[in-house]
Amino acid sequence: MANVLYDALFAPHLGKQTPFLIDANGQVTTHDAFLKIVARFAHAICAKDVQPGDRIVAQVAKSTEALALYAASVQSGAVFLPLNTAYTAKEIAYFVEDAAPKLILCDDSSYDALRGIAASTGANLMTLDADGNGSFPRAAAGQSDFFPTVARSADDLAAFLYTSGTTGRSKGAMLSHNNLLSNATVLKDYWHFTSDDCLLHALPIFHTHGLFVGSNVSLLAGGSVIFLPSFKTDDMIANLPKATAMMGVPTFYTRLLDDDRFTGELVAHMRLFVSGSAPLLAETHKEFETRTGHRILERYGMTETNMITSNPYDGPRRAGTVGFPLPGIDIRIAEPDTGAKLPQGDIGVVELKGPNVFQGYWQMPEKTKTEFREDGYFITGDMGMIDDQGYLQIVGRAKDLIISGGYNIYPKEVEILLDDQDGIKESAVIGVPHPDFGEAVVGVIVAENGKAIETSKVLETIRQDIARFKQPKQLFEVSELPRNTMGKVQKNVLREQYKNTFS
Ligand code: MCA
Ligand code: AMP
Repeated sequence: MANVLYDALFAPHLGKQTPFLIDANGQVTTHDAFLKIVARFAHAICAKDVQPGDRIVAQVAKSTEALALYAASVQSGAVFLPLNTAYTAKEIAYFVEDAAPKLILCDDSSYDALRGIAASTGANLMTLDADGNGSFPRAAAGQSDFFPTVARSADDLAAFLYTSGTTGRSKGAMLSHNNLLSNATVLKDYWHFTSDDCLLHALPIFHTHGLFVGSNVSLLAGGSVIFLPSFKTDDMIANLPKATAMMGVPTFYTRLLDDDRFTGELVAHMRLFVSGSAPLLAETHKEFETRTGHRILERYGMTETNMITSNPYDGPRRAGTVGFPLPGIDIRIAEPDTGAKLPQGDIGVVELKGPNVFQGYWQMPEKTKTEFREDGYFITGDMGMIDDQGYLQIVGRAKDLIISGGYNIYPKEVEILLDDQDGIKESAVIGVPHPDFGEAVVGVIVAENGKAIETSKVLETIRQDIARFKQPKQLFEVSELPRNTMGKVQKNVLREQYKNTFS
């Protein structure tokens, strides 16, 4: 039996001396050299008794070796579980307890903080540092360049990615080999990726966008990738002349437009700019076209589903829309309470079916059930409308979610933490417009017994508990939260009240 994902993404490049990853210093790793690292890593994984289906947790900086770890996990039949490098040890503890991995990889700087949780769950803890060194690559160094690929079928799990939830508890979205491969295949064709492409890649590789959309599509096409550790405007300006395509969250585009060196001339040779993970403002779309002559191609997706819709490659890319359902994916706009399909033009919840839809939440069958209709459609929680030309517009969210610079923050998680702090009676966490991140997190708190609260102290205390990007960028103290007649906090009132916080 074959290994569905390895055979499609990686095996075809064995022996090829073509450039694959080009790092920030211009250092090139060929496809063949990359696959040799992968094989050695796969041996090192198996040496830790990782069996097919076992989880490998990775909280590591983006690097050639970090991507090779993902590939090695696939080749050895394990389930890859990447985690945001901004997560605190407390957050990691939850994921490790929930996922029960056999192997955890972290940066040397987090080794001591994670040692306890690894020991208590029986996981092996090894290091992989930003420069590609660490105990894991050392263990792989003497291994063979050939690894007998472990068989995995279309429905076997390749990865699971945690997404937070409206209850404040993160859920592991289980993605099969075919979920990932079907989407990469469709995107490669839809966006015309070939081996001539060079993708400018500055996204993190612990989320769908950077790991699956960017990397899998490039691997499938056989092109090269300028693999930058993170987004830095200077590095983007320096590398854009060498690229043919770029993918980013809207913040990438607004930051580029804020720089005078970003000109039409700089990107005249480029063939494609893709945006997603958060709404791209129509004005950004227009400003980009005016500056460069290129129309950004906006698409829409979710961790649970990979990519769902995309603006067309050849037809008109319409600002403020996320385009058409990708081939093989069926979407409908439904009445949120019943799931009944609504007529074209009505606003409702976006639901879909397709080979891209995940296998459920790890060890949460009940939760999984509530996210699907009886006829098998997955409920995204996004509110949308299909216009008379078939383009989908995302008009809002039925879920209480903030998207800041492409990262998702579920207010409930932050509210639970704030409510736990000394002197705080209750809190409401909202997203408000932010010039750089699109939306930013703001907390509104009520003190116990009307006492004054030192907000800076609260912010300092929660620093160790949750990732920096989830922490409120501002905290406001009020005497009471606005509520409707049912007693529910009126977040829309708060969003209106604090909408100019960052303008
Ligand atoms: C960094 N900070 C943030 C964010 N990123 N705060 C809120 N939201 C953020 N996204 C904090 C830092 O901790 C720092 O805090 C301060 O803001 C400024 O940091 P800075 O250095 O300017 O930020 P950066 O390192 O340049 O990062 C900004 C970024 C990055 C480049 C936009 O967040 C990023 O790469 N975002 C991409 C996320 C992504 O890949 N999403 C895809 C998810 P302080 O200075 O106070 O300590 S996949 C998905 O959504 C679906 C499936 C889809 O459709 O794709
Ligand atoms: P995640 O949980 O990180 O997978 O984020 C998925 C969510 O990001 C979706 O449910 C949408 O709310 C949002 N999203 C992704 N792409 C877009 C887009 N192009 N426009 C608006 N929202 C988007």
